[in-house]
Amino acid sequence: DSRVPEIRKHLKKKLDAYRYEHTLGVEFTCQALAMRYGYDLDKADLAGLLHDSAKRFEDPVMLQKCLDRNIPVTAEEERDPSLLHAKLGAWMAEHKYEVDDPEILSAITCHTTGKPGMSLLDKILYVADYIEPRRSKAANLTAMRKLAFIDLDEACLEIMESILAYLKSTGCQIDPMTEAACEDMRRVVS
Ligand code: DGI
Ligand code: FE
Ligand code: FE
Ligand code: FE
Repeated sequence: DSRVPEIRKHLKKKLDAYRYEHTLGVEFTCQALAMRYGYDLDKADLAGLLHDSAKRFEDPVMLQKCLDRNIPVTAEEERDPSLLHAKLGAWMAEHKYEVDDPEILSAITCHTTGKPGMSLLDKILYVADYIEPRRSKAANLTAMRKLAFIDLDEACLEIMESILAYLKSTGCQIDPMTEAACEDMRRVVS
């Protein structure tokens, strides 16, 4: 897509150095997974590039921006507004970066919690976000990176289970969407 260099330049100014490097890692990993699973490379590219563009805002600012733009905010998101960077990111992709492809907007919207009935691009972005080369803190990354290129559904499920276990261990509030996404993926894989 011809807009990619321009969007990269803009994001480099707006995001901190770590987040920008992560963004490039997710962008390239989305494309690698798109090659493996036969998905449109340009669409995978844009989804990865724009997925965290709303990470430039602090939580209270993010919450206010969502309210101002009539983006529906759940009770869970009000408690933990950082979850909103996914929905606000999709809004920005549409209104600021002029992306109108519903598959790209869906993938950005659900990249943090997942959702039941995820599409191929939803899964590609969800998995790429976790396995991208710069990511180092997540559990069992080596195995997950390999699995991602063997079976995308199984990789998705493993990542969801691992995030749920982590959230439970820290006593974090769990968004019902995160639970629903994982339950649905258990059905898909079994
Ligand atoms: O934005 P990134 O850091 O690249 O990744 P992300 O958008 O997937 O966000 C990951 C974080 O979101 C991770 O620390 C776990 C957290 N998360 C995922 N589901 C839930 C959640 N946090 C809460 N409180 N509740 C959830 O259901
Ligand atoms: Fe994110
Ligand atoms: Fe994620
Ligand atoms: Fe991310």
